[in-house]
Amino acid sequence: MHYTSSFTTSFSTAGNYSIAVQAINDYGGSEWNTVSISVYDETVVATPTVEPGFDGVVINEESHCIYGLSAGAAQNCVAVTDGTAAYEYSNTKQALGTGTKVDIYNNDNMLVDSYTVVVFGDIDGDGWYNGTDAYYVSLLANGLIPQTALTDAQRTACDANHDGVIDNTDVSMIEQAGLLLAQVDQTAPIEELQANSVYLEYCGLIDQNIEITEPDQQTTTEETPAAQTVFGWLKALFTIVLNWLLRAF
Ligand SMILES: [Ca+2]
Ligand SMILES: [Ca+2]
Repeated sequence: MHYTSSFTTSFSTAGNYSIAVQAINDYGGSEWNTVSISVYDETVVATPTVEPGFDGVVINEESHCIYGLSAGAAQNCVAVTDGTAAYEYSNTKQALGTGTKVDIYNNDNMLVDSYTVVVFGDIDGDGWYNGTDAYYVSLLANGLIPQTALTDAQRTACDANHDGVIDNTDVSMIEQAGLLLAQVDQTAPIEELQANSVYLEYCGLIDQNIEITEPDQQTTTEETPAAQTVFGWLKALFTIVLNWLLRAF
């Protein structure tokens, strides 16, 4: 068999097509055959749009962090158009705590973006800030653990007063909040909590509704424990000598 001619054609719309092809042999015989062709649309999947899920939520596109959440919140913190959000919680109670991942998928189920939740003051990721969190901040502020021991989101959450440094002021703020939290029923629904004056006072201690542009620029300014020990020892020695001189003269 050999080909007597060839042709090209194009189809402007999707669909199933049949083409009749006449085959002619060297002896003049011919035969018609049908060839089936399917033409598909080249589907264009829209890029999802991500917006705050409720009032106060800040979606920082630079750091890919989400802020502005009420303590203990368990609502969807983002609203997605042309896609969906999948939450990978940082705790078993499915609360929006520091470290919760919010993955954005397009309508083709492809991962297109990912954000991390930050609740200022919450280091262990349970969505609340109390003495446990203050302990972690204290370890970092006093040089007892390296910066790398915490994630970027956790270090951002350590700066409870948003002054750009992680120090014992942040520790005190979180400890103070923890005292109030002891009076709050953490299992109550958010609507009930928002009518609780102690809960509102608790939330008022650490501002969550701020814009952070450079969360990785925070540094500790506290002296290391070793330096503090040496300073304390010198101070005690100076006091002893001073007292001795005062008694002697
Ligand atoms: Ca916590
Ligand atoms: Ca601070």
